[in-house]
Amino acid sequence: MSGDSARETGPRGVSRRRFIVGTGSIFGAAAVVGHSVPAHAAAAAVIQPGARVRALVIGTGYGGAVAALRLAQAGVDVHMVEMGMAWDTPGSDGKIFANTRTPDYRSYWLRTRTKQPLSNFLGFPLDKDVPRYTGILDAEEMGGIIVYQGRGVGGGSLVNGGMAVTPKRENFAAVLPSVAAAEMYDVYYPRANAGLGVGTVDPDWFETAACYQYARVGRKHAQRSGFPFVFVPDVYDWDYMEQEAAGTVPKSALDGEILYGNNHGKKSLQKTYLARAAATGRVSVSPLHKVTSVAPAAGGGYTVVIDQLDTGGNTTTTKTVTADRVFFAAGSVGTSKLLVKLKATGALPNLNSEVGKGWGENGNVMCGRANHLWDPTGAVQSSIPCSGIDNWAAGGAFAEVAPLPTGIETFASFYLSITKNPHRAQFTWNAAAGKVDLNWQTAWKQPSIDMAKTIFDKINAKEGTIYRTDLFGTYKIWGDHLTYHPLGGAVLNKATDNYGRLHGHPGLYVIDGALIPGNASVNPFVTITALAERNIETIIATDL
Ligand code: FAE
Repeated sequence: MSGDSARETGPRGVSRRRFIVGTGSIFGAAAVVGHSVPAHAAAAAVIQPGARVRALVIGTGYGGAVAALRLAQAGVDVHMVEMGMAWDTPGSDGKIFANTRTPDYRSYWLRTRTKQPLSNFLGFPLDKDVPRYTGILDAEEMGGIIVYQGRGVGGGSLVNGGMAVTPKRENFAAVLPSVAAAEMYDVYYPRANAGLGVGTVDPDWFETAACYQYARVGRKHAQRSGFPFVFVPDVYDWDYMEQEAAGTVPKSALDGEILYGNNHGKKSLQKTYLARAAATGRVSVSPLHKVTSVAPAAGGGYTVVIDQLDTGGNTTTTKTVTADRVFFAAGSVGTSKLLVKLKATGALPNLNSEVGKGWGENGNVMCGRANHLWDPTGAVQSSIPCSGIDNWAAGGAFAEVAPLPTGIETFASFYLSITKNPHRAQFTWNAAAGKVDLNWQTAWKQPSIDMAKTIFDKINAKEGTIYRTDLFGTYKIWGDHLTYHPLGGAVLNKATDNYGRLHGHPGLYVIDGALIPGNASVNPFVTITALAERNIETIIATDL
């Protein structure tokens, strides 16, 4: 089918001019009636078997949201397919999202026990049983590493800390070697920052806010050891946080909300790019729908196979639809796993041998330090970090001063470091098991630990303090078993051309973190967004 006829008739089988999402509601369509989402709209938006769509976007995170908005603004009807829930309907406690301190059925993607990044406190394990449910945070256990990812309409923006960092320009050539820094810093980083609603804490308020005592202690210790201390921008609404501190609005960041969603304050993609996409009237979305296959269709375009899931993760229906163009925006792991499987099983035989390669974990490693009793970090800590220690040039580490929002005084300083870890892993198809494997080795975190130590060994020596050994097990200093920042697997200018067009299959694109070769030097979502802005502009201008 030609694009022109699609434009005249619109995509069959999906409701047009709507974005109201469907069956991801916690109580399903029936219960939606009692809430603010109109039931008829909710049911109508979900993609129907046999539908033909002009552009199908797999995933609703940063890359997917940028693609959907810009395509829709260019007059292209878009359908977004998202394996997670809509996250638009309150649960039985009246809240959409669960608190980090009290994980429940909403918190984890199809697990029966939580898998908290900080697994222990004072040596005691923190994990607990939860009902198996299509919850918001996926702790995906790949070989040698747990990869945390957001699941739902908004992708990682639902669960992340909102730290919105543009890499230093001098580091950019190592982040995306095939992209001209000038266009990114003049056009696309500013566009991304504006679109995401990035802002910075008011420095005067910061000095007096009780909830940032932990960050001021972090600053004092960094500066006394001679490290540059920087404020880090964030998409959290800073005015809202000041009102939380003043007690005039319901609390979110100041009530420990973050990992399982923020009920207030955070400008997730639902409130920014996806809201603007919805306003075009050209974007519809199917939550609780998981793409399992993409293959060339006989009459042109691509046949896409989609499993509709219930909240227990079971497939209730399998739908086959056709799309003129498909945008892979399932995140670094999701996109890589799909492409590796589709190449190996013959669905997309012409993908090149770069698919699956170049995966990194942004050098993530966590640690805590035990402060002296005269250095309390505060019982109430904002769950939104606002500062970092920059030792990238000298030691290969950029450390966020992170909160420990336990609600009690811990006398601990806590950090998530991003490091220049050189190791890269590869996704491969395991035919016997019928799944995709990743060959990351836990021992590959050692360079990250060494780089983080360039900061914290020095601070400990200066302050006469020690590492906490009770946060990741018993007598374990380093949180070296996880990443929040998966990147790569379908690297720009290798698996794709220099704008994300997959080699070998015209009309297929990668537009998410899979394009970035393993390390962004800082928290990655601003770079993912800016690169998506750059690529979609060229794709719209030349391909559509
Ligand atoms: P992503 O946002 O992961 O979206 C992919 C979407 O595709 C998800 O909604 C998936 O459910 C969906 N999906 C996957 N497979 C399928 C399929 N087969 N069919 C349908 N849908 C599918 O991708 N980054 C920062 O810059 N600053 C931070 O402060 C920060 N904090 C973080 C904290 C946590 C706890 C976590 C987990 C991540 C954090 N990140 C942070 C990382 C950031 O959220 C991540 O880099 C981006 O979300 C990746 O964006 P993508 O568009 O690549």
